[in-house]
Amino acid sequence: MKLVKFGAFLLLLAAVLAACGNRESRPSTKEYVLTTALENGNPVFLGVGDEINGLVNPRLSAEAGQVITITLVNGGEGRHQIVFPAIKVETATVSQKGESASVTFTVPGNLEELEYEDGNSAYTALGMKGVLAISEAQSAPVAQQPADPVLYTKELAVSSFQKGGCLACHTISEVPGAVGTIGPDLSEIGKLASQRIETGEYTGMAKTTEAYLLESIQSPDAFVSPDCLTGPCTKGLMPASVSEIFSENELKAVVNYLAALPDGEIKPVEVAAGPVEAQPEVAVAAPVGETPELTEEEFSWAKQTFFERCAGCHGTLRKGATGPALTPDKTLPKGTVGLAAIIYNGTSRGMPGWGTQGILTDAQTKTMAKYLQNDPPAPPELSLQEMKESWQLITPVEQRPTSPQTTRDWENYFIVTLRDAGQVAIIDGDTYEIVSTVDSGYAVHITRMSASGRYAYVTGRDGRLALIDLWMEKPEVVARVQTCYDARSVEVSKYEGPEGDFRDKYAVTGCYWPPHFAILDGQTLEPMKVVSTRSYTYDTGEFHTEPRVAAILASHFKPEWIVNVKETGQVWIVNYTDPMNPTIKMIEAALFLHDGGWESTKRYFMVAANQSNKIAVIDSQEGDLEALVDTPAVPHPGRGANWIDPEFGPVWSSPHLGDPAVVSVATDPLGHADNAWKSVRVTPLPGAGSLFIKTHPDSKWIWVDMTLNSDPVLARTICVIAKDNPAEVSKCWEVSTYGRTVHMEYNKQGTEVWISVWGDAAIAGETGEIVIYDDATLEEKARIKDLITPTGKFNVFNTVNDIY
Ligand code: DHE
Repeated sequence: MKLVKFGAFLLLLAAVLAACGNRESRPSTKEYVLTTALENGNPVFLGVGDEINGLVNPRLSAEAGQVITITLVNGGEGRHQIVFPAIKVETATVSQKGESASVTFTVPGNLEELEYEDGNSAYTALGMKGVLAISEAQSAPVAQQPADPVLYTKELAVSSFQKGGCLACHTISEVPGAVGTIGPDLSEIGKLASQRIETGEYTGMAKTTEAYLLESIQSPDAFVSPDCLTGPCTKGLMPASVSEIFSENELKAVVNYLAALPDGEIKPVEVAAGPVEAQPEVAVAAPVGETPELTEEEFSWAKQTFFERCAGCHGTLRKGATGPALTPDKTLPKGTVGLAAIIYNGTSRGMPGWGTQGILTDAQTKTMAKYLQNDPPAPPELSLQEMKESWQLITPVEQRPTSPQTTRDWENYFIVTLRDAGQVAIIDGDTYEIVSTVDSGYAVHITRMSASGRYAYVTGRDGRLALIDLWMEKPEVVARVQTCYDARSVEVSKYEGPEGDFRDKYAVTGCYWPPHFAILDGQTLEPMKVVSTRSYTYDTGEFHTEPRVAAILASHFKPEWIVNVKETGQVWIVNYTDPMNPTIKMIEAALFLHDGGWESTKRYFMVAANQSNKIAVIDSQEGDLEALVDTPAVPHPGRGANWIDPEFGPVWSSPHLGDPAVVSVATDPLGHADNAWKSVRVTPLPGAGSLFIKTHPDSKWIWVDMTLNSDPVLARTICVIAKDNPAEVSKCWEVSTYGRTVHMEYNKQGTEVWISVWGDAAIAGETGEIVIYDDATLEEKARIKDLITPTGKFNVFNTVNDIY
């Protein structure tokens, strides 16, 4: 038996080598550039360069198996896209003059021509369409190899699954490594397919189980399975390009193997002797397991894009946190196609579909998939000296006002993140006027206020921190500093008591990279001290090179900060009475600590350990771990919501990224000891993907968003839960007709709720806005329009006093 298997392995090797040989002799790539124009008043595609120069809706040509790149350059202001509907290949949409988008794909071998058209059917109807003529491959003669008449079908099928990256998305119980949860479980697919054909549930063209399976690989959208592991599958989830990776024999083996599942007899693949078929090259694919190469340009694009879009969840060194680890040992077995499918479509645990949302093009998705299979480059460190060199004291303390220079109620200002503009807007909570807009850092993340409320500290993802003086008539940045290259948190010293008055004295920034926190002078931002968080994981004691600093909260009762160290699962209690020599108590909690807030007495700190699906409760008075509470998938509270449950007394609630539920944890060990630190209530939501929750002690409502839900309607829907009837949501509604709804904040009086809408600055009327509701009636009061990706909104009074 061993001998036969070894023989099969040799034959497989021969097949792979043959494929490699073929690759060298395949046709070169081909490129076309098209632009958009008007011809006799009608929109058309116009050829640019080479044989199509100046031709209207040019007839393109390519050989079967050739890799072709089509670039579309927008000639006007409309929204255009080139789409090849038959093979579901398309460029990204271009909407501004001069903007371009490309798509690269392998020309299929089974068609004579392919139609292309505009992604907007109205433009297609007006004539924006053409044809790609496909001729037979003229490639150099294929090396003649002996065919394989005896390959085990199952082994060929399993190796094909690996080659196609299928295991990244599907579970097949008898195939090692097939544990993907994005597509349907295929462990019994043969039986299921024949049942579906018999019962009429199946609505595709096939008449047999094998034909059903072949169709589902070649035209995945012909019949969309109702059973993805996280709910009904959706069109476009499985890339049709997978079928192009397989040779004819591999395709047959996959179909025959799946048709026999779970326990039928596998029909052998009948292979005729003769030349091994030429394998069409797929633009993306090095064989699974082999590190794909990138050009210098691709590598630097992917490195920057990973930092901007992905590092927050997966870690700069890709060791995983909110998202899974993406080191080559994890990514290589999935292969380029498997990874690209995941990146393109997103996951049920909350990763957005970067392709389906139009953020990455098909080609960019594949470049990222290739990048992820290479070793992550290590970013530079940042010393205290370098921080000091970056420090700018724009307005020294003695030149600042000694009392508020405005008649406005500055404690009711909202500091609003305009994320993609790299700015914050300071908006008067009484008049809704924008008092000032200041440049902060790239992709501003959060703002916190000094204990007096006078200063706002704004941190961008790039680790740049800005200090804004809210007492100025028009608030301005009075100091800046860079304490890291990647940051998410900032906090201030709030304590006043027997141990001293530390209000407005210090600030602390928490960094993702380098992994450290830095203590700064609270009035000037002068860097004072940097403390590395590199340490050992709390559970296995492994040294971690990138334990990032997540949420930081200031105690109101002690001169202490609660610093959450994500990857080691430790909560550090940092005493700042002597900031140059801080004492740190390390509390073991859970992985991976992310965001959280105080419960209503501000003694216990509640933090989401979002990879463990737990809330860790830290007793800041005793300085220890009080409890670990189980929750559904990926709790994401922001700072959470404190309210009184009619049955369980004081609770703190969190929504979830991966589960449609608000979970409430009882927080009153004195008055309700039996329930304390238990998850006492689950309020179902219409969808998952929630980022934030908010309430106010004077409100009868708890507000919750579902920003990252893949359904665009739910993503812009907000729900409220009535505190006196918390078993179910009372009301949900769409906040806007476009975009996503994110983050809620109350005004100082607790009478209004402000909600952000993310839009698209390129679409008139859909840039983004803040919608203001009357909290008592839930009626809309106002809209502050034309804001670029308004995100977090931090009311001065509520932030100082930790009201949520
Ligand atoms: Fe945040 C808070 C980290 C994605 C908007 N975010 C936080 C905190 C952390 C964090 C650690 C708590 C800070 C504190 O209290 O000291 N956020 C991260 C990430 O690592 C993550 C998942 C991925 C990333 O790459 O950054 C991430 N966050 C987002 C977003 O996509 C959001 C919605 C918009 C954006 O900035 O791109 C976003 N995060 C926010 C906001 C808060 C926040 C508005 C503050 C909430 C509050 O009410 O306090």
